[in-house]
Amino acid sequence: MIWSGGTQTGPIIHGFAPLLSLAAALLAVGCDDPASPERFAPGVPNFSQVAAFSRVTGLGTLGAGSATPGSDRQEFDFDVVADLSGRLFYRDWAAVRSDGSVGTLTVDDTDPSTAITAFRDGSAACADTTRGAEFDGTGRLDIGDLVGFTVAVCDNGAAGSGTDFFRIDVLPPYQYSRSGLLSSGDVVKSVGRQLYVSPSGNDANPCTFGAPCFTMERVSQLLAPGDTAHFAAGNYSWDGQRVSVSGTASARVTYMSDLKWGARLTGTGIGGCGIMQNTGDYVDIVGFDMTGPCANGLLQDGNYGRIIGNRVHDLPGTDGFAGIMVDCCKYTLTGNEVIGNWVDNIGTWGETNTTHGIYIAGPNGVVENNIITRASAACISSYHGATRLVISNNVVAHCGRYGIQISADSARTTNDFTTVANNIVVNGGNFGIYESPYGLTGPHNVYNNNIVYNNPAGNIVLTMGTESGTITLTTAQFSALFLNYTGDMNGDYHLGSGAIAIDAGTTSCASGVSSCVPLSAFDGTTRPQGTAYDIGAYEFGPLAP
Ligand SMILES: [Ca+2]
Ligand SMILES: [Ca+2]
Repeated sequence: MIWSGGTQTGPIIHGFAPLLSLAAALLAVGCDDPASPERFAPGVPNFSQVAAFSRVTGLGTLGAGSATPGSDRQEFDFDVVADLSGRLFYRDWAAVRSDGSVGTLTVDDTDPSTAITAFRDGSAACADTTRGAEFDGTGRLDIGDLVGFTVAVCDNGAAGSGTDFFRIDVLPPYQYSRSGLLSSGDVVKSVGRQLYVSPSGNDANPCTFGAPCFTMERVSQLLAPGDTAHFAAGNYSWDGQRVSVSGTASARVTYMSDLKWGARLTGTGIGGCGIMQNTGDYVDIVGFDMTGPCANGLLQDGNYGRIIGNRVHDLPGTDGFAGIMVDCCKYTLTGNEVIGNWVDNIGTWGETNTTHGIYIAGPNGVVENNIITRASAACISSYHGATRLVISNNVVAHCGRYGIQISADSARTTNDFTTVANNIVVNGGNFGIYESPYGLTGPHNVYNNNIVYNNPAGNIVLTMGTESGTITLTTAQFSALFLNYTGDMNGDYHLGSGAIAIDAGTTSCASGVSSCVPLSAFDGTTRPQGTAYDIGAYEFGPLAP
């Protein structure tokens, strides 16, 4: 048995778990068919049958032995969610190494080669399969090797009852399996609640499927970590909605339009501009259509939020700041991701540098797979506390002053170690990609494999950062780039069959950044197709819609 000897000479399972960004994982499970929304019966709330959120946690032991090398005792501690976030620690005191230590297996965020790679709600290992769950992963042994494994658990009873079950199998070429009823501890399976909102709902209702409520603010009062609020298709003409409930890292809170862009939020401008503002942490906002009289659309003012697959458009105001504004105005809100959104027609084109398409003002933000057209100043702007950003695979067209602006407020931070890669930046009113002077930006920003065209003040203007693989299009190459370029949201920014963007992308990142390219595209297509990643928001290939 490999675990007891430490002399394994078989292959280490390299490449089993490519670095999987959180965003890519979410896209893979969250957007079933974003490109072609289905029809729904008029007058009937159109809720999809979304699989319930599931989570399993466990802390306990198998075996009757003591915590001493050679004893029959196995310990586990895990917390795994259906979105593939989670961790595992496992130790077998019976697996004694030559130096007297014992075997362990660990999956943890601090070791990016390890990951949970699959989750199954239910397990045939359980008499009642619905009480069980299984998950697969790649973990690291105490001796350093990466191994594939599968865990099956059953939550049959209360803590200490001895009725819960745990099994772990380490995959070939390793040979290891342990299973049994718990000798101590507990396995807990939990399911997040599904709550419902409808244009025909009423806030006096309990926000259930049969009795939906009407506003985002009302449903938010009932949400707890792990819960999802489903919004039926239709028009919601509210005053600005302010929501503040938080999820946790392993049990997020989700607001979603069940039909992509079907729930149309029309801000009235009453009660302050901004169609909605979220101040909770670990919140996902998915699939809404937003428009209104102000320049502000979605205000993301929590930490670790994910703004996914929304369409924010036709915001004619001159009040600033952005269609999607991340962090106004603490400038310390971290880890927000803006993925796969379409932002069009924000503010008065070409006006002063205050109204943008997507605006990141805090650190560690991710802006990937978005299409941004016709914003007043910058299509994508970064300033104030922005640093260590990933801005990859966006299509940016026809914005007044900047395609992508990399900057910061030097009184707060220096924007450094930012990656700007695989973007298409065309037909701007002024600069294409623009990096602010030293002090506002640092020397470690990288600008890799971006496509630029027809930005009259300069296609790519850098101060401190490093440029690599920039493609400046000819007129003929631009004509062949997209299926239908219009410079607004009437266009189709899939790549044409002869586009120079095909297989021309990179996976290279700024120093210290291990993953900076989305593993799926705007429409959910897995990246890469063909021989390499494409540039832009779509991936060309036979599997693409
Ligand atoms: Ca239990
Ligand atoms: Ca490709």
